[in-house]
Amino acid sequence: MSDDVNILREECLNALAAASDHRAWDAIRVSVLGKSGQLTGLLKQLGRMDAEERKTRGLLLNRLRDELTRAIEARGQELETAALDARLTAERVDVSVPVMEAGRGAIHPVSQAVEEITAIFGAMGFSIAEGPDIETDWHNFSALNTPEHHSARTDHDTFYLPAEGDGRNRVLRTQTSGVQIRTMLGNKPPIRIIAPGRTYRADHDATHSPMFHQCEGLVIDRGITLGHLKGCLIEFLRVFFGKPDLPVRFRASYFPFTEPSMEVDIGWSRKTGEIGGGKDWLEVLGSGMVHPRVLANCGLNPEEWQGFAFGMGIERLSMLKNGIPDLRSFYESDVRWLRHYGTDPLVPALLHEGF
Ligand code: 2NL
Repeated sequence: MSDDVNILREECLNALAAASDHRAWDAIRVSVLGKSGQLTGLLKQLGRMDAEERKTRGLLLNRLRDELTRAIEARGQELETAALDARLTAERVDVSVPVMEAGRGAIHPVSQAVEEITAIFGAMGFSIAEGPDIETDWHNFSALNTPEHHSARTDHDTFYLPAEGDGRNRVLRTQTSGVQIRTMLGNKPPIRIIAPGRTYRADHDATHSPMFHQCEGLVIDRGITLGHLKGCLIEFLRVFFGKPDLPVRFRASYFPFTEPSMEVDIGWSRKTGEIGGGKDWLEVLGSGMVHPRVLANCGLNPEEWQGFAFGMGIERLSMLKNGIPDLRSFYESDVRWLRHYGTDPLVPALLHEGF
């Protein structure tokens, strides 16, 4: 092998062995095989040689090119694997580290409230029902006796979605009532369900978020009365707030889907903010006897079946229970806030104390 070819070969192989990262490796590749690379330069000289010389020299250079190309590729692979190994080692997560040492996460107050609400209603014999966040106009409004002109239907409050091929208009559900409608359509009474989940309204300020959580409840059976509604909700509120003698007041109201309808207030002190103390009242729930037209819309004969329903805002209940002053803080993912208001995941909720 001619000296210059031999030297180039040695230099290149030595440099490759010494290259410790991708950048050094790439510099060698370019300096040998690149457009102005050393080997490329030697190959270019072939054109000026006579036929005989070009033949021997060409064979030599082409062999060298093949050898160096393979060597460069192989070293590139090696370096890539080494870099990946180094990253995997550096970023390793030891899942066997005890939780205590790693520092524990916390349950978000919304999740915690949902757990508490479902534990309480679960103990009363309710099941959890779920449904789609994207709901048809019919399930969200029409089935609930909410007329075409009702203010809740205005663009102002509802996120409307573009019409789909099936001709059904869809909305981001403004309440979880569609879940109860689906449950009534798909199941024979008796029904006892709660439907917790995300809901959406086109509203955004200090006390309103475009996405928030609600929990609705529905009971359908024969001979259900207002007495059942009151007993159930009084018990729920007293257990949820941990106050066995919490004052609860039912105040006549109006919803299109219930008749009669009632807002539910709990006693509190405006001055100290204490739940259950003082002379003031705070609205926490909406409720009522399911409107006969809603039952009929779901294929139930109102002469045979009666029921009650209720709805509550989960963030609102959580704010009252935990003294959280600002709704917006729920969605900011501030770890300090989560540490402060979140619940230790390994401490089970002791709700049965309330029963
Ligand atoms: C509130 C009030 C309420 C309902 C929701 C309901 C559902 C069906 C039939 C009848 Cl399928 N009613 N839901 C009833 C009364 C009140 O919510 O203030 N929510 C935050």
